[in-house]
Amino acid sequence: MHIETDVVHGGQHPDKSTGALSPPIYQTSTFVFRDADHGARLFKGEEKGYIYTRISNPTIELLARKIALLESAEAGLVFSSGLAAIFNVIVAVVRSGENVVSDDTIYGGTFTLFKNVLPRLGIDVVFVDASKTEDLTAAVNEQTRLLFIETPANPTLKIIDIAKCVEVARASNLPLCVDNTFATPYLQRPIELGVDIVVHSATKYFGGHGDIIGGVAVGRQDFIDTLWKGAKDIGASISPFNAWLILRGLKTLAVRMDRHCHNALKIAEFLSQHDKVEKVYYPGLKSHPGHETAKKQMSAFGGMIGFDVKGGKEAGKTLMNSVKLCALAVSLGDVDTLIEHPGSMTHSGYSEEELLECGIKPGFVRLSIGLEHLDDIVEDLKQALDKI
Ligand code: LCS
Repeated sequence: MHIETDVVHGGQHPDKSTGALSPPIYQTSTFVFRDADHGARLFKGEEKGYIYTRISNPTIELLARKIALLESAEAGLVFSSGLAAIFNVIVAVVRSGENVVSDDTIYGGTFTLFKNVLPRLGIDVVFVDASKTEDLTAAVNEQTRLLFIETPANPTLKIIDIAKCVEVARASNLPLCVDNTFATPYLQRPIELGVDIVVHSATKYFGGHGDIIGGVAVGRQDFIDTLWKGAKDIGASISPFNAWLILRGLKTLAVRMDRHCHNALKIAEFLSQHDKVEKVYYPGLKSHPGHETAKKQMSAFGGMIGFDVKGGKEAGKTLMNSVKLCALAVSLGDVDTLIEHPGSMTHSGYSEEELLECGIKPGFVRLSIGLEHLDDIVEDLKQALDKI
């Protein structure tokens, strides 16, 4: 089936006992055993069944299967947040004394997890510009156990050639993990390009409505089995209700992404023409250094835009304080257009030098383009830019 059909029907069947078309929310902590031996068999893994929602739950499993299907992966596991998914993936494959090689431009929370938390567990993260294949190769050493990238990257929209990273991963016999949050499987399917593990913040385009936090990891069945063994004891499980809200959000992923992409391209073009704007970062623009690679590995360019305002941080602040329709808020992938300043907000865990090394200038502003009418978003940005 086409992905537009899979987002609606994929993995889902009417409920066997009632015929309900929308899947039931198994809003329960625990599941009753038939008798004591049944409970013991479930715990030993001799029989399949449900025990306790931290371990598994039918609503959450349905979501995992659906996202695995959309990503062309064998299996998936859902978590309480995107960061929980990333943390669980790391500790499933990397031990104390070993390291991860990661691209330097990643979501600020992932960066602080990598820079501050993982070293406390004895896991080092080596940051490189993974869009330079030779740098990625050079960073790998005997202790490396995982390669990690985001593309398009948060917040600069840097594009990394996934196929080239797969080559590096294969040559060094390492798994490659791609954070596909910005693109979603509607626009980009890393597993089809040979990637081993894909992670998402489901909080974003999957949920789509800015009302939940969730995360997911997909990959080969044997990897997901290993991941589950650790995850059930780490305990970062999502609630069945939040899993259900993501299932509901996914049904409209294709139509939402079409509108996000359409609006974002037009707004990127509008901003590129504006005399208060220094530079626009959007992979759909021919001027973007990753445009050709994006065309190769994505079917459209997504709903995220970055731009440098002339006049630096103060001008950026004036802009953000002057918007009326756009919400001054972090997160992304919502129906609402959101505007924020990564340097002082999402990416404030980066030092000033680290921000500049990733190309995040003081006046860099990030937009998550929503589903409002294009002209209304443009008008709002126009009046706010006029205040600078
Ligand atoms: N990966 C990416 C690419 C993200 O953008 C985020 C969150 C995460 C992982 C973590 O997911 P979470 O745990 O929040 O579900 N990005 C955010 C952002 O740019 N603003 O607020 C959150």
